[in-house]
Amino acid sequence: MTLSEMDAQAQNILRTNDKGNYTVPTAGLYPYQWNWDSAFAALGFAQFDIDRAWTELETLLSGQWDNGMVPHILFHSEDPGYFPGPDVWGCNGPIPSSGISQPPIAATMAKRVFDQNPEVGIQRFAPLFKPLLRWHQWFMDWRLDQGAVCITHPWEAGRDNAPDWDGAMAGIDPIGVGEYTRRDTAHVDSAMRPTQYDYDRYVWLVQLGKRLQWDDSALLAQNPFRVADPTMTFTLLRAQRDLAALGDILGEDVSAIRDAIAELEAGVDTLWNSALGAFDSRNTKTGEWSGSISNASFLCWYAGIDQPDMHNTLTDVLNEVQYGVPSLDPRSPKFDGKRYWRGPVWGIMNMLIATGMTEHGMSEGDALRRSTAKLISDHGFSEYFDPRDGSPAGGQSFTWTAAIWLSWATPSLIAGAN
Ligand code: 9WN
Repeated sequence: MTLSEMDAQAQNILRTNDKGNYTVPTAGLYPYQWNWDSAFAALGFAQFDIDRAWTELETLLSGQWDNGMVPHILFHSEDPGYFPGPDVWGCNGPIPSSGISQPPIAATMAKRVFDQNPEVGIQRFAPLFKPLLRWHQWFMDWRLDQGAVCITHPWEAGRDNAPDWDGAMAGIDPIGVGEYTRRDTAHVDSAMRPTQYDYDRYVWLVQLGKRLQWDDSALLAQNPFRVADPTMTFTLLRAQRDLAALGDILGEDVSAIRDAIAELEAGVDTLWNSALGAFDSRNTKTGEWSGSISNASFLCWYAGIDQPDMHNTLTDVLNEVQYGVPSLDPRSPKFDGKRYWRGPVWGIMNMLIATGMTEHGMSEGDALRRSTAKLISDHGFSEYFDPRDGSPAGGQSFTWTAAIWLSWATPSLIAGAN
């Protein structure tokens, strides 16, 4: 396939997955609107349809709860092909939804969409500023541990079955979870998906939230799962910086955002595992490190944080694979090159990681961009890939892989001024 055909195919994936005012990640496996997927989709649309890009973000924020939370899934219309659906979650937001959030990259992607066309951006972004501010504040109010951002369910990090959560998951006895039918393994090889052990605990945590009516303070007191996570901490820190920049353009008061940035920067220090030589996740219930060098560890530069030891750690990890950045260091005994967030490489994470590297003047940013371009042009628009040989895994014709192709990995951009 020629490269311009790749661009056309990527646009076609976005158009096919477009449901009018939101985009599904891929038909079949994920038939709803997902939070961080939509932010990437907006960036992809911005390359050829700026209005549609803003619509994606507007629809996402229309699902915001009264408390400020923006859900990780919006169930716009029911689809039996996905479990757990709206009845299992039992939420009461303006749109049927899940009861947890996802990595807050929307403000960062809004900034990039804005920069693409500031004239349109000023009109379309202005009404989104306050909802984004309230969402970020909800994280600051309910999800901090010593300044680091915690997750309350593995799905909240977007890295569902990462080894980061193994310790906290082992602390859950999914008693009374009952019978249910998974749908994901009807779409994708079960060797590429989380295990049944994981799913029992995912569902148990959803049932707990529903029982507590998704009340933040009740969950804070009763949820046994609370892990301080590099994904959330780094993405929120970056998003706060981008929201402050956009707020300045609008002439808004951004002093509270500046305070939040300082608090999050202090939180980053509490994720530094010196014995591991990497940013790591921390179980706030036990104080234990997970001991994982994940792709989220390398989001530090994206968040504006340079940590000298991370450069050596990066070299060591990249030496292990053909295509970086693997979602888990292959030297870990838990590495599994096909199983989701326990080894595979994800284009979206590479885009975020490389963005930070390039901003810090690291040549690895451009190298990662080129290797991701090769990965996608050789192996297609998959959800994720085996980092040892690039073989495609998970769902196909994937929105976010197409989106990062169009906005970042397509060779026409790499060769050009971008
Ligand atoms: C649960 C949609 C989502 C992504 C996540 C990814 C996966 C869902 C699932 O798919 O999670 O949220 O059912 O496996 O892990 O990052 O947003 O693409």
